[in-house]
Formats: sequence, structure tokens, C-alpha cells
Amino acid sequence: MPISNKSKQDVSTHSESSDQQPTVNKIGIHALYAENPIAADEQVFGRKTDGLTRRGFLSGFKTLSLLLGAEIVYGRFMPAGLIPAALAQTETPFSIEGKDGLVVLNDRPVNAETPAHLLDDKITPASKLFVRNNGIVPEITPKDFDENAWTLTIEGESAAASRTFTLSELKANFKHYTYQLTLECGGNGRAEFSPAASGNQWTTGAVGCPSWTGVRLKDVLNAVGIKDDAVYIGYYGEDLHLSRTPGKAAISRGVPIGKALEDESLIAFEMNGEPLPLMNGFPMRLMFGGWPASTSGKWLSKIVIRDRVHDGAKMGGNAYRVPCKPVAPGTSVPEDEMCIIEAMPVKSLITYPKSGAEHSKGKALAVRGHAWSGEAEIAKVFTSIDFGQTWQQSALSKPVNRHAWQHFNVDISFKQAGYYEIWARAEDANGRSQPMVLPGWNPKGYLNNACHRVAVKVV
Ligand SMILES: Nc1nc2c(c(=O)[nH]1)N[C@H]1C(S)=C(S)[C@@H](COP(=O)(O)O)O[C@H]1N2
Ligand SMILES: [Mo]
Repeated sequence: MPISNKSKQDVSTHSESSDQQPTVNKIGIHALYAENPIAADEQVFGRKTDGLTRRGFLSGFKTLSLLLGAEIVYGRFMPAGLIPAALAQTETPFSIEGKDGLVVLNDRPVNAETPAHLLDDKITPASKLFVRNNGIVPEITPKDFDENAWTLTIEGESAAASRTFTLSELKANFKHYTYQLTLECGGNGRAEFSPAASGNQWTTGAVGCPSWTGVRLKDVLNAVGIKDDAVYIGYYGEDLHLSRTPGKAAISRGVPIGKALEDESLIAFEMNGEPLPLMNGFPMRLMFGGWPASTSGKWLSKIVIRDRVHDGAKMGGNAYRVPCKPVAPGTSVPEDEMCIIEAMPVKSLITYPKSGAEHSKGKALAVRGHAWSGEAEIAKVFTSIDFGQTWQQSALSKPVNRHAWQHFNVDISFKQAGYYEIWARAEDANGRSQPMVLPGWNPKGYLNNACHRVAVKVV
């Protein structure tokens, strides 16, 4: 299975110091591991593990250590079939106006993610927020933009009336609120699924947590009037379907009315005190913190209040839905056994050090990152440097508001020089945590909240 995605790291870039077989050069390391992780271990690194524990090394320890440039100190615990974190990162620079250091996954439509170390800020700057477009970005010129010319219409079976507001009216007639809200694509982490899931091969960077200013969706919906039978809202934006068919939506998703009426659910027109970047939905978008970002409609022009689950584009089939009950990898699941993704699961990201960093043995390494969950506040974050054998609890901040990510930091000491992986694992107030390996397989590769891993070479 050849892969064409240019962000996939080709093993050939690491081949100089190793004795790999030539076939490896034709296929990316993720694809190779996705096909058969144990065979990939052997093919790439000559690695064999204990058949019972599936950890450690019967062979290949030297090759892999050589490739990583240091001895794998906790090698006896290293799980089989796991791409070393040092080799799993992607590094293709991307340039779109106003974005800095993002990695391109696709340019038609534009999709770009942020390398973990560039998400180090507590409040994600606009230049570091990922971009996920399903269609063609509307032709709007943010400079000299006329706020009287952009309208938002509220209608639908369960709207008491149909009303249209200009952006200036929305800004003038409703109170403004500011919240820091986590925006994460439901497919963040998809690259690791096996069998491989189609779609953008996000690694860890389809997430960010800027500060958003706007009006409360509930204030606007209540001003129009919500009928008693309302169950859902749906959005429409001004982007075009890739086919450029007039009137055909690229995406039109929504949330249950309960989520729509939360205080933090916004019609947002500012990110970090500035107008939204065009790519992130200028001049206004929905913002539902902690839910799949596909619910946060960009270039917003219409909201429908529905008496049934919204049935717009990408609400059905395998789109943003997962099997209601766990299934074996590769299973084909009937429509009626698929459930819409609601809150995103517990997750964390190490933003310092950058994976692959060198650190000197003499001093402790100050590790930091963020943790979040769409369901509940994060209660604890742990890190491990021995492939999950032991865990150290880190310091953790409170969220500035509901659905904002939290920050953790911990000083880690290393007794011996060598190759290490730092793993992070968060746990929320309901006791829900992150798996160390891939969670439940689903056809489109959503909801991968496996522990984040970064490589560190201690010298
Ligand atoms: N109108 C519109 N809204 C949209 C999309 C889109 O393609 N069109 N993509 C959705 C998806 S799948 C995601 S992950 C987020 C991405 O938001 P961002 O590009 O601001 O990071 O926007 C959501 N809202
Ligand atoms: Mo998404």
C-alpha cells in the first residue's frame, strides 16, 4: 500500500546509520506500522520481542538504539509494535497567510495541524491554531469589511419566528462574553488507527485553545423564540462545497439544544481580542468548547432550530459517528448502530520539550503541557519515563472557565544517559483516563485519545 501523503515521514530519511531492507524506503513508517506493527518492528529495526509480554527486545536493541542515537534506557519495558516517538513526528512546514509553522496535510481543501511544541502557549495564538476546511473558503476580504452586509438568519421547525440579524445588530443588541474554549477536531490522532482510517491523517495538532469573544447563542435563540419541541440546532456557513454546486453545503452539523443553550456556547466574532482569521471562520462562527470542532460552524450565516436531530451534510453515515458499542477493528457497522460523537474524551499534550530534544543528565527537565476533556474538569495528570511502568503526578492548574484546557508541569530527573520517552496521561473528575495505546477502533478514526509521547535524549 503506497502512501502519497507528504507529511508522512519516510523511513528513508533515517536509513543512513541502519541496515534496513530496501522495501522500507517506498512506504511511510505509519503505513508500515498500520499494516502489521510486529512485522514492522522486525522489518525496520530487526526487532523481536518476548511473545508473552510483547515488550522488551530479543533482538534489534542495538539497531534501534543506534537509530535513535542513544541507548533506550527502559528498553525492557518498551512495547512491541510501537513507532518510537522520536520517529513518529511530522515536520513539513506549511505557509498560509497568518499561520506560522503549521504542518500541511492537504491543500484542497486546506488542512493544517500544529506541531505539539508550537502549542506551548496557555492561550493559543491565532497564528498557531489548526485549520480544517471541508469545502472552499468563501471569498471575503476582512479588510474594509461591512458588518451591515453580513447576516445571520435563525429559522427552522422549532423556531417561533424566522429572523435575520446583521453582524452589527448582533454586536449591538446582545451582551458580549469572552471564554477560553478548547477546539479539537474529532479526527485528531487519526494517523495512528489500524486498519488505517481515511481522511486527513492528523497526528496530535488538530487542537487549540484560544480565547473567544462573541454573544451567547442562547441569548440570540431566545430572542427569536424556541418552541417546546426543539431538540437540536444545525448551522450553515458560506463556504462552498468542493463541487461548487450552488446551494450545496460542504458541511452542516449541529448540537442538541441542551448544548446550544449552555452559557459558554458562543456565536464568536473575535479570537484573542482580534477579528477571526479568515481561515478560522471570519467574520463569525459557532464555538462549542470540548465538542468535536465540526460542530463549531465557520462563516456562519444560518442557524436552524430543529424538532429532530439535524440532518445536514456530515451528520449521517460514518461522518462524526462511531459504533455505539465497541467493535473489532475493520468491522463494517450498520447505520443504526452508529452514534453521533458528543463530548470529546480526556486528553493531554506535552508541549515542552519538543520531541527529539536533548537534555543533560545533571539537572531536572521541566516538562509541561495541557490537558482537557469535553465531559468534566481534569483532576490529575501523570507522566511516565519507563513506558508506563511507573507514573509521577504533575502540578495542574484549574481551568479559567468550563471547556478551557488546563496546564500541567513536572520536573523529571534522569539517573542515566540514554533514549527516553515521556508519556503523559490525564484523568478527569469522573475518574476517566487515557489509554496508553489506541482506543476503540471506528471506521473514520475518531476520538484517538491515547497518551501523548515525546522522545528525549539524555546526554
Ligand atoms: N462552515 C464550515 N464550518 C466548519 C468546517 C467547514 O469546513 N465549514 N469544518 C469543521 C471542522 S471538521 C473542524 S475540525 C473545525 C475546524 O476549525 P478551524 O479551521 O478554525 O480550526 O471547523 C468546523 N466548522
Ligand atoms: Mo473536524
